[in-house]
Amino acid sequence: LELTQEEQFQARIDADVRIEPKDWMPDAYRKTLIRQISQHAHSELVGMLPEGNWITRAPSLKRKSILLAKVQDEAGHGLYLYSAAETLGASRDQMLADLHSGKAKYSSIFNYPTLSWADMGCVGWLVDGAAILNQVPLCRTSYGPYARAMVRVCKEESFHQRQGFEIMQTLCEGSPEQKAMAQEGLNRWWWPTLMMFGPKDSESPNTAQSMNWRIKRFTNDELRQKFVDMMVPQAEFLGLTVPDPNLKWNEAKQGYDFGDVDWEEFWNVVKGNGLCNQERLQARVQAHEEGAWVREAALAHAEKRKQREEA
Ligand code: FAQ
Repeated sequence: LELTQEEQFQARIDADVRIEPKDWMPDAYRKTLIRQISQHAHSELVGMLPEGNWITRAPSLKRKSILLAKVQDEAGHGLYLYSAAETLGASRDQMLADLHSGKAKYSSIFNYPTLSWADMGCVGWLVDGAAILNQVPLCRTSYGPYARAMVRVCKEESFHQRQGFEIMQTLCEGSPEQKAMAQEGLNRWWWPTLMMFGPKDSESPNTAQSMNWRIKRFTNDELRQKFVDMMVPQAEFLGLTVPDPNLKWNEAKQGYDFGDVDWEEFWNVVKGNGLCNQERLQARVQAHEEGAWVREAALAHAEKRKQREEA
């Protein structure tokens, strides 16, 4: 019995063998990985902006240096991820061009504004909490370079989440105004965070195949449920109210029932019409343009070194 190349590939996936850059892989596997990894990389880069907005206004030197370090970590995550996508044959120039032209997607969450200091708590606690839930399983994703990048990213991400929770805890133990600021942040970030996990499974064109290829290890709805189950007790611990009137413990499923996400809002943001989509893209394009001299200098330096070695 002769197995086709594609059947052999699937057999390796089913046996949990990691796929490496030089291995044969179906074109569609390569394509969906480039899609997911580059979107993930773009999310890290654009994800620097909402928090970058508060670096100059952090309430203390300690908070400022933590926030600076976190935003730098995100830039680093973007670089690991672009490198992982490059191992599949994607060019970094092309990926960046697609981000800057608005063609490429990045996470919807980063198109919401950060209006108060509590938003730094909410981004760390909720957004990084969602990111970790999604990324820990990706440490076992079938493509080797992506899985290995995720191991490092997750270590830093769990530190980020702790610092976000600690900001929330400090606010919740503070003055009534600080507690109210924390609640107001939760009210704005809760639903957009639930959207990070992507459309419902029944509306998700990529999930079934990505599960079959073990790129994704859990579906969007499975991760969203885990997130709610993890976060509700943490909100209770903080003395905050999750802004969902339909939230209710379900004894039979040993998890929470919760209200439906506003999917119209989600698709509207994904299509580019969120509160900050334009501002975010503009900031990335500007940063790229202003960095042109660095790229030119690095190339000139590399060229000089090469000439010196050849001489
Ligand atoms: N926003 O068929 P599916 C971070 C798109 S964490 C925008 O379900 P898939 C850390 C999707 O791309 C955030 N678009 O797709 C951080 C697809 O469009 P396409 C980044 C979304 O791929 C924290 C279409 O909808 N994390 O950056 C979103 O199977 C704090 C149909 O969806 C990752 O990227 C969305 N929320 O599942 C940084 C994790 N959801 O390409 C700074 C890796 C879906 O067909 C501060 N990615 N779409 O045109 C994944 O796990 C998956 O790609 C999903 C989507 C789960 C995001």
